[in-house]
Amino acid sequence: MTLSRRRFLCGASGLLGAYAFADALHVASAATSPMVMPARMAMPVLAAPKVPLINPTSLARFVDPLPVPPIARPAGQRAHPAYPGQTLPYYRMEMRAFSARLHRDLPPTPLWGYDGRSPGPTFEAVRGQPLLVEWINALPTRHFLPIDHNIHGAERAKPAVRTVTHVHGARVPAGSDGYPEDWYASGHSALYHYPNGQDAATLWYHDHAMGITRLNIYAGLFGAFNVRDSDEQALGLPSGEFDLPLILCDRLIGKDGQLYYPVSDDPSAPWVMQCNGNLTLCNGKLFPYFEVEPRRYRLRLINVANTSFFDLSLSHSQPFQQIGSDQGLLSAPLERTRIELYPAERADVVVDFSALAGLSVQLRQHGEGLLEFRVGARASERSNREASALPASLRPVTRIDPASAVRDRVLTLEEMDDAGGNAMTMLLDGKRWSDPITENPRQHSTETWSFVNLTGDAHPIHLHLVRFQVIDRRPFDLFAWNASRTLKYTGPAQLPPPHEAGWKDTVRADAGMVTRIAMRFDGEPGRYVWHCHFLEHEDNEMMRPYQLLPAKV
Ligand SMILES: [Cu+2]
Repeated sequence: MTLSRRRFLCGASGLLGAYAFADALHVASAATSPMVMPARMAMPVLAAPKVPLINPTSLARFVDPLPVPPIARPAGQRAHPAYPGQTLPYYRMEMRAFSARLHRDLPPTPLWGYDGRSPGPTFEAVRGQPLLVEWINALPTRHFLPIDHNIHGAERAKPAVRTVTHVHGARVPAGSDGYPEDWYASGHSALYHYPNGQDAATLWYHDHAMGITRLNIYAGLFGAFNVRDSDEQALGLPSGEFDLPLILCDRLIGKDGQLYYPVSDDPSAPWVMQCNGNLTLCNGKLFPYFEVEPRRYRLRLINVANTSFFDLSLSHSQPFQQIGSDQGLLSAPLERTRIELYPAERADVVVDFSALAGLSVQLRQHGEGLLEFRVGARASERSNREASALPASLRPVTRIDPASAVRDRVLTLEEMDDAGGNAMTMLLDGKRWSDPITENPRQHSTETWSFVNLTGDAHPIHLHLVRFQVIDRRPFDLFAWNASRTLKYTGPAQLPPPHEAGWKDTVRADAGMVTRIAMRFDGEPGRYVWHCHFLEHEDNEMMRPYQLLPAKV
């Protein structure tokens, strides 16, 4: 959770401070000294931005209303792909370039978004009710962010603008999962089928195109995808306008309003290993305010940042009641004063403003206000009718017995260093994307995966298709591992804290620890992926295909 050795060495975090308080053009000399080496032979060093960046302290706070993304509406009905006699709701979702004012005092910012907005419209799905989405690439043919053509899958011969949409956390057939190599260029589309055969949860959709995911998401290609079910509905949680996503990401923005994506000091190899902004967008706005009634609200916190984690709290010592994590409801509400989210993680929280009528409450990141809730004097009639106590229990979470696993896969997270010991590329189990598939679980089998983190950083690891449980984290002897590839534990196993004891799809694998997860591979056989959700790592080899084999008959 703290600044790691590697982050410090990389210089990015230091640079961010500099971005915030100095003219960007003068930053380079304060960064690490540039190394003149051929592409991919040295740790990328951040180049100074060529344009002056917005200093966050210069922006007025809480002058724009918080946007709430509209609900996606079907455009009609189409034949069910598996049962041609049946029809399903059909959604058209066009990815388009557009411009938006991210703050009252900034010029419009060119962005890309689903349905021409960012975040895109929110999908409302119901368990057991499938739907179809045609994801249409109507973007320009030129990318406006710096592609690194050295990266596997982003070679110069490929179209610059490629997209393929993945619904993070959805259990879908392989052909609709948004496999990174299933990208298509501008002027093309893909029709995907979402069975929604899963419990209520806050999912999110985003681009997943091979080698440029970090740029496409940075450009704005993301949105929320809620799955609801009758069990959750019966709990009387805040609903309708009192239930909304809060989609958070950080950005660097030039004074001209343009997004700035950091690059290395080598123009032929611009990839950098992390991207941390100094301004946080809440549903696409900087420092917005939100007028609320004095009552309970359900907020679906989603971290869609490239690399940054959020450490969220409320002013007035107001606690959150966390009711859900990545894959839906916890067994019981959990009172928390801080919520930490790594990239792609979610937390569903209930915030009770009922005792705060007439006051303003801030949502804070590392203690700095991101969003101001302005609590009205009284609740509306509708609100009064609906207000209800938070239930004491939500949904039982049956623990997976690790002993029921047919296999434990020991998988390393490692970095390939240059001669100077500087990290260049992050790998999963020492393998690259194009190496033969090694993870090939059987359908309906239970496995445990042990992530042995040999790097100096925590990495958020995500598996497509499945939901899992965190079994434990345990410190190990790195020297013993490096000498003989044997796991020698140096301390007791640490059980997940209560907020990580529900169903997850992304787990923080801490440095120097073995992080174990357990999951049952339900879903359709086919090819899926697992990867680090630091988008810079994912794009540059920290992603692997896996093959779900059919169940034995
Ligand atoms: Cu990573």
